[in-house]
Amino acid sequence: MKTTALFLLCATLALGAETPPAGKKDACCAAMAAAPFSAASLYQTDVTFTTDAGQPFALGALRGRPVVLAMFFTSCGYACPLIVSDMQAIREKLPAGIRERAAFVLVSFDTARDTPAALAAYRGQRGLDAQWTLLHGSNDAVRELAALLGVKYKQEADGAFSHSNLITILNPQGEIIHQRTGLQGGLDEAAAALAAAARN
Ligand SMILES: [Cu+2]
Repeated sequence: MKTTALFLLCATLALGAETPPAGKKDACCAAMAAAPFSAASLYQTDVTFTTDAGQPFALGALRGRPVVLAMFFTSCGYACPLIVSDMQAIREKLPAGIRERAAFVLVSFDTARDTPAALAAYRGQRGLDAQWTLLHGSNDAVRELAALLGVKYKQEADGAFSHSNLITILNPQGEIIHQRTGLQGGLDEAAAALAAAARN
């Protein structure tokens, strides 16, 4: 499943811009911001979401920071609470200096019920600080992001979603560098992948 999704990602993004030259890391933020996204960057997508504060949000705004990202829905009774807890655990495993730079992003499948206000309530319940971005999107935006990540989801008759359990690590250029699949283990590996990407 993952291989297929990544192939789809490559096929989708192969039409995009050229990979920017590997410049010096500290060359200049302005130059980096102006450079095109690489062919494998998730940030090539122009879909926009809405934050739990009601602000429009393009994924490219995450550029320059290592990212821990998952798709979820707030009324999930089992898997999603564990995914959020595991993202918190990954944060704790990051070395100081990198931990503060990382962004933690949750994007909801539940476009009807997870309004920005519902996401704001969830932020409060889970004690997610400003390092966390909670996003609501249209059906099309959610579908596109899920395809890029290789996340499968389906709404059941009771309104709940069955879904893949995936935590994705993006490097500062928005490229997928690691995915933790399932609900157990792999937290050290995810944290190590993020830390390595942040140092490059
Ligand atoms: Cu869930």
